[in-house]
Amino acid sequence: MSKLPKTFLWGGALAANQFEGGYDQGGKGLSVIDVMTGGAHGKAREITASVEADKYYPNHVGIDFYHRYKEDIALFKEMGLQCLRTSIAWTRIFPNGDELEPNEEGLQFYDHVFDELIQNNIEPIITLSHFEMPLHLAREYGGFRNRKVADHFARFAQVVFERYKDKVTYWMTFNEINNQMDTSNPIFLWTNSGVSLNDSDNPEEVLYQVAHNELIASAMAVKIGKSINPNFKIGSMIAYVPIYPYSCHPKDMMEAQIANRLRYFFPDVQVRGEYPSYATKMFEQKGYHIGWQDGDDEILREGTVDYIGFSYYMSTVVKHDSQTVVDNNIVNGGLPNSVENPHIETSDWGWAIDPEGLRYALNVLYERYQVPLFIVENGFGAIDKVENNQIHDAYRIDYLRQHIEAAIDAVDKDGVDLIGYTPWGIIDIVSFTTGEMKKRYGLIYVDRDNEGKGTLERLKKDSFYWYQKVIETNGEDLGE
Ligand code: P53
Repeated sequence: MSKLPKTFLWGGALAANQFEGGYDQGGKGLSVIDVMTGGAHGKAREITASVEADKYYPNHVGIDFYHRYKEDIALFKEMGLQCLRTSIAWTRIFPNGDELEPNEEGLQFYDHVFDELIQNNIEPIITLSHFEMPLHLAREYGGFRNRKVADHFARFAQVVFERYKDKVTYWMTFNEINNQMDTSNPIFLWTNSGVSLNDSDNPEEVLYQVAHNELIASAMAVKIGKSINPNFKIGSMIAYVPIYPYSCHPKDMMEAQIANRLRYFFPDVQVRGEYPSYATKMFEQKGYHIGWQDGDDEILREGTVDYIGFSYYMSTVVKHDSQTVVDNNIVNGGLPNSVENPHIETSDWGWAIDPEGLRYALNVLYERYQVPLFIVENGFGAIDKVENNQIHDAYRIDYLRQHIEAAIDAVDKDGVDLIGYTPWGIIDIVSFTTGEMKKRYGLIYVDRDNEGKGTLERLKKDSFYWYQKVIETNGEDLGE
C-alpha cells in the first residue's frame, strides 16, 4: 500500500522564461531576464542595458516550447505527470507592465497551453511571477522599490485569475520570494524585483522596502483571487535552504537561529498576515523607514496564503567564529559565517546534496506554519552524456529517489501534510543562475548547448522511465 495519500500530485516544474523562448513573439515585451547573458559556474551572467547584437541571451529561445508545446505536453503525458508547475510570462500579458489593457494574443497562448494540459489530464499549477517582470517596470519605475509596481502586479493577477479561473486551482504569487535576501549577488534583486542597487543605497534597507511592496502585492493578489474563485489555493513560494548550526556550541545554535530568519521572513508575513517581531525590532534599531501606508496592516492580514510551495535543493551551515564565505555555493546567502558541511557531498556546481535535509525541512516548515506544503522544485543539475541516443542518468535517479524517500518519511512517519512533488526542470531548460544549458535537470534531454547550437530534438533519459514507474505506483516502486 502506498504511504502517500491517493490525492498526492506528481508532476514536473518549469518557469516560462527558462523554457518557452518566443521572447519577442505574440506581442510579448522584454522582461528582466531577456537582458541577461549566458554565464557559467564562477562566471556571473551580465545584465545589459538593452538587447545587444553581439551578446548571447539564452532565454530568448529557451527550448522553444512556444512552438513545440503540443509535442512536449505529449511527452509529459507519456511520463505520467499529473500536474505541471509553470509560470505565466507577465510580459506576454502586459508587455510593458503598465498598460491598462492586456495583450489578447498572450492570453490566448496560455489558453492553448492550459487546454492542452487539461485534455491530457495534467493540472496546470501556476506561478504568477517567476523572474520575468517587465523590463520597463524595472527601468522606468525602479521595480518593486516603487509602490506603483504593486498595483500593476495586482492588475496582472486580476486579469489572469479571471481568464483562467476554471482552468487553474493552485497558484503561487512570487517564485522564491526570499532568495533576494542575498543582496551580495545582484542577480537576485534584479530577477525577483527588477531592482538594481546604487552606491548610495543601504542594500538591506532597500531590500526591506522592496520586500514590503512585494508582500503587499502578494496579499492584494490573494484577496483578488479569492474574490474571483473562492476555491483557488494560493500559495507562497520560497527557496528553502535550511541553515544548520556547525556544532552544538550555543553560539553556533544562535547564529543559525538568527540566520534562518533570512529564510522565514517572507513566509512569516505571508502565512501569519503580520510582520514578525524580530523584523520590526530590527527596523527600529537600525532606523529603517519602510514605506508603510495606511491600510497596509489590513491588506497583509486579509491576504494570507493557503499553502507554502518551496524549492529544496540543498542545505547550508553556519559557524559563529568562522570568517570565511563558501564562495562556490550560490546559496550561502552571502552569509559571512557559512562553512562547508563535512558530512555531505556537493554537485559539480557546489550545491550540497542533502536528501535527509528534505525530511527535516518539511518538518520545520510544517511545525512552524501548520499549512499544507508543496515541494514545487527539487532536482539535480548535472552534465549528461548522450550515447546512441540514450542518457544513462543514474546519478539523477539516485538524487530524486533519495529525496522522494525523505518526503515519504515526512508524510508517513511525521504526519506532514504534503500536497505533491514536482521535480525541477522536468525537461532540460536554461539554468537560472548560470544561463547554461549544460547544467541539466531534465528527465527529457534537449539537444542544445551553451552557445545555442543543437537541433532542439527531445530524448527520453533513463530517469524518464524510472519516474513513470514512481508515479504509476504512487511512490511505492522507487526502483531499488
Ligand atoms: P539553476 C538558489 C537556491 C535554490 C533555488 O537553479 C534557486 C536558487 C537560485 O536563486 O533557484 C531555483 O537553474 C529557481 C529556478 C532555478 C532553479 O532553482 O541555476 O526557482 O528558476 O532554475 C535551479 O541550477
